[in-house]
Amino acid sequence: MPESHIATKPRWSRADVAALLALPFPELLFRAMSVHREHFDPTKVQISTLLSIKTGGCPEDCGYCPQAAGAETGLKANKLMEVETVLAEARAAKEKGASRFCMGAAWRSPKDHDLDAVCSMVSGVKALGMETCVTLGMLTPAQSGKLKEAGLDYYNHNLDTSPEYYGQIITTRTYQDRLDTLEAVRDAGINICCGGIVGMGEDETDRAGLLATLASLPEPPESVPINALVAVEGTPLAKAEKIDPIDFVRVVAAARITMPRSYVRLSAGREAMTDEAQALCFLAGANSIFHGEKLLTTKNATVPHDEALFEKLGLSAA
Ligand code: SAM
Ligand code: DTB
Ligand code: SF4
Repeated sequence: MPESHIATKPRWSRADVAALLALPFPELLFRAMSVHREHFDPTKVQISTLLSIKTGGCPEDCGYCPQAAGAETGLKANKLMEVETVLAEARAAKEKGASRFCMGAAWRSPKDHDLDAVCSMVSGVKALGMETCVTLGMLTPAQSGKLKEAGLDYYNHNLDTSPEYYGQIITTRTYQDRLDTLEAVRDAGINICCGGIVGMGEDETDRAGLLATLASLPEPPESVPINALVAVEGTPLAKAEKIDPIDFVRVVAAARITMPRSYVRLSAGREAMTDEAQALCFLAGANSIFHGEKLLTTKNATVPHDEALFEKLGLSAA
């Protein structure tokens, strides 16, 4: 059971989460499934679509990311897309069943004139009747306030890994920088989408450390993306050892148990996963996915494949 540091709110220590991750698989799955159906309909999956509105040439050095300027991926850096082009993509995503449209930019943090354009995108997507999400790097409280005014529902900003392993992956911004952005976003009244990546050479303690940190934020994130590293040639992590699919399911289950009311998103990495592994993730409490042929710069599971999988499993869009 979680320790209770504050009378009203259970907090999870790393040891608590490590103990969950080490449970016999049937015990872990049973606990995750039980918690899942207490708070959600286990047959419903929230569908988000991603669009890279500003691709490549990023000054940060995130070791996993094909968009870092230092990565030798041959990816062409683009300018911020036009508002109308983005809105056309959002309309198409809505027609294909997405309820949330997530826009990502390869920035360390947005410049004020770029933020104005993003605010127009947010209000335009909102006017289509979709939920809005953006991920733009670090934000100040004032920038968070502007996005909130434009109608932003969610801000995605990941902690990526444990505080201890973080320095092996990124050196150009600190863990505390990320926590500060999350605080600014939370204070502005925007929902938080925050998770991490597994399969970056981290160990079980790091996975526990990431989940314990997420679950012990002042409020847990409303949405928790669990990404399996997409190992891209030309990035420092291109040769990272793949995570065992059962260990990946364990991380999803532990996220579900430690953050019972959050949407747990089976995010990057689905393209390389078998149907069986994805099915176990949905059983373990994953209830959100990215839908569409592309994530930001890499391939996603295809739309027909997802439709067939949902049909086989009796799942439907929330
Ligand atoms: N530049 C902004 C930032 O980093 O905050 C927003 C975009 S960034 C691409 C969003 C998230 O995508 C990262 O925090 C990371 O968790 C995830 N990501 C990036 N490259 C990935 C990869 N190769 N595999 C899995 N997840 C990845
Ligand atoms: C998140 O946690 N995963 C998404 C989204 N938030 C922005 C991004 C995944 C990116 C995978 C690599 C790429 O396509 O460039
Ligand atoms: Fe830049 Fe975001 Fe990629 Fe890091 S993850 S290099 S900040 S685009």
